[in-house]
Amino acid sequence: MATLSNNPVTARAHTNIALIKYWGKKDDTLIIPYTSSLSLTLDQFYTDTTVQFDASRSTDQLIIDDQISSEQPLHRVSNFLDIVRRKAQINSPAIVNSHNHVPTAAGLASSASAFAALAAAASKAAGLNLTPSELSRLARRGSGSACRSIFGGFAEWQRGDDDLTSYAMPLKVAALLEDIRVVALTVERGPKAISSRQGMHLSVTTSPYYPTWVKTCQTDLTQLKLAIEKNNFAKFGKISELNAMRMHALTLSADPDFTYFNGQTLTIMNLVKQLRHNGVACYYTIDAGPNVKVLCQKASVAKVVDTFSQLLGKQNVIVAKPGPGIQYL
Ligand code: 2P0
Repeated sequence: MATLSNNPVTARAHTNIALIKYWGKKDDTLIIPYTSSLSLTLDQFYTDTTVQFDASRSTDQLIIDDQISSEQPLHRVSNFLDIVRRKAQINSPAIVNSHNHVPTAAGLASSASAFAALAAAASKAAGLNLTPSELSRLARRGSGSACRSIFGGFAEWQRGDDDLTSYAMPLKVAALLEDIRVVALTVERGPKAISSRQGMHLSVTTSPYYPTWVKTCQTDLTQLKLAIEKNNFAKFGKISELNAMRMHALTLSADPDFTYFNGQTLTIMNLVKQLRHNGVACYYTIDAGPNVKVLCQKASVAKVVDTFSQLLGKQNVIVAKPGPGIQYL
């Protein structure tokens, strides 16, 4: 049995951007994906979460950015805390206080940093002393992409077959990592119409291309790791861009079809291609929303920032570097 700490524990987790995307669950309850994925943790966007178990309370409480949360997020967090309580063999309710450090304009709030920080703070506050792999497995139960935010730099989520074998691990530090920059472009800030969870479920169950995605992802992952190892940025960017487009092809081929792109997303994609044509090595990747992240190297940042600041305004262009793994504050 774990020793419950009465003291609050605070953890910080940074968000991550997937270069080989996770898009579809084999097991919806345990969050076991159909494919492995690979991400880069970013230094600019993070969540700080404090957890304190308190036996004198009757229920859990969730505060996000100084506001008492609504029923739905609290329910999801309570379900997650139940997993921690079962592991630690405790039954105290908890107060969870979370702050998202995402520049107001970024529209980048992320369940990845949220559940990675919650997993780290809650497990420690409950007296569990988890290894990084165990912590990654726990974070995965809150949100799939959170299992990668336990680690800094590049992280690979190996899909595994079950709860024990599905977790992320850091990639060996590579020369390519030092030089990489992610220029985050915001075109929309509101909540998305179709959540990632709904979108991936619809893709798995209705897109005729889903089995091809599973096969292609494996090849894309192998090729991307090779490009990282060989410090080949052009190949790295090309594979990342292709894999993102292959994921988005699953939304267009679902029934009913849907897309996360808007008009500005397409404009940005064309501009990135134009920049590339003019000799600037940059590539795009896009998640479950219209915002675009441009991958480039240190030397090209000024050109990329200048181009997109003219289009979107400076406040909608944020340069991120590789970020660290989980930290206790
Ligand atoms: C990723 N995304 O690999 C992919 C690419 C969005 C597009 O993981 O249902 O919030 O909580 O496991 O992790 C977003 O999905 O989904 C996501 P759940 P999650 O980053």
